[in-house]
Amino acid sequence: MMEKLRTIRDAAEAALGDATGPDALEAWRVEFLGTNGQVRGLMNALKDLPRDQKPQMGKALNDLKETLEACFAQAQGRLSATATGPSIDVTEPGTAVHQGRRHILTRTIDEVVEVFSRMGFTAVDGPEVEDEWHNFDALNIPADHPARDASDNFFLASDGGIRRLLRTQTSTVQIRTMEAQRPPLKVVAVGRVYRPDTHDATHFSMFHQIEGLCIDRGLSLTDLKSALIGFARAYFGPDAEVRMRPSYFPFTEPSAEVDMKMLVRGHMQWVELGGCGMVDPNVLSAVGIDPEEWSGYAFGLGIERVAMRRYGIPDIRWLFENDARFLRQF
Ligand code: FA5
Repeated sequence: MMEKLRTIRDAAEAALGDATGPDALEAWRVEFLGTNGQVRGLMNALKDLPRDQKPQMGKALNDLKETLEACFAQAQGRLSATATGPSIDVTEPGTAVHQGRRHILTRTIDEVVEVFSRMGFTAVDGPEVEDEWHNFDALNIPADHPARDASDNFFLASDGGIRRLLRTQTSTVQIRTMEAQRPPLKVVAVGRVYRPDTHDATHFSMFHQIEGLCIDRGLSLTDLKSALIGFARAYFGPDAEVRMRPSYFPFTEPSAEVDMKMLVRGHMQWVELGGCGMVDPNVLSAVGIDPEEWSGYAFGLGIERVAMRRYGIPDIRWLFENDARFLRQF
């Protein structure tokens, strides 16, 4: 039987050399490795062998089968490499690959900061968990002011006697910057702020603001307005306009609401984006800056409102639903 096995191996190797096309190769496989092929024939004959020869023959047969299978795979590889004509239809439409992209709010933040940095503002940062000094006291918000109500803030557990809260505005970064750096200063800070507002088309309980602060000698409302106009024209287009409506913020005097006129669905429209004003002397004094020598202006704009106007998004909630069908449009 060992002799027969060698004969089959020699015959198979010789025949494989002659199998130059796919049909011949398949015929070779059927002849030697098929269910009625020569190797299987020998395997069937195993049972008739004397018991003591079975293990040795069984192993030899398995080796033969593996050798022939490897030869077959090799020959198949050789044939497909030399096959003529394309093996795939390159004219078939491909499968679209969806590329990820940055969230529309992240892009808006980057664009807005880029515009301000071209105007000479440096980006700074501050914490989202704040103490009452930075969120209220230093911003000239009196102890009995309704803005401090528990119902208007997300207060956290006290920490060593200091009450902490999620900041309600990026104006906190004005204070942190003035505590850390001496004037002149020209900075912007973007970040998340938190208010227990009811969710609707224009309000969310977590949103983003961009804060601007400039401290120098002899600044006036004209400087504030030209900074806002500079931003509006660079970001919304050369026809954009800025309007300031008298308002009240404890940390600025005088104070104003900022509206910008821009193209909204084909029409120029006034849109309210935030607040602004000249930094109140009390705020400068609170951080040890002499209000007799230095003056400043500040503004705070809602980033979601900016993005909604720029991209025609009618509902703020869509920005936070993470629906890929919505996000993929931008
Ligand atoms: C302020 O937060 C002031 N800190 C702005 C400021 C800065 C004034 C510096 C003076 C000097 P106000 O509460 O109006 O102001 O909020 C500013 C903007 O944040 C709003 O105009 C609006 O665009 C946005 N905003 C306010 N509440 C929400 C909300 N719940 N959801 C989304 N955006 C909001």
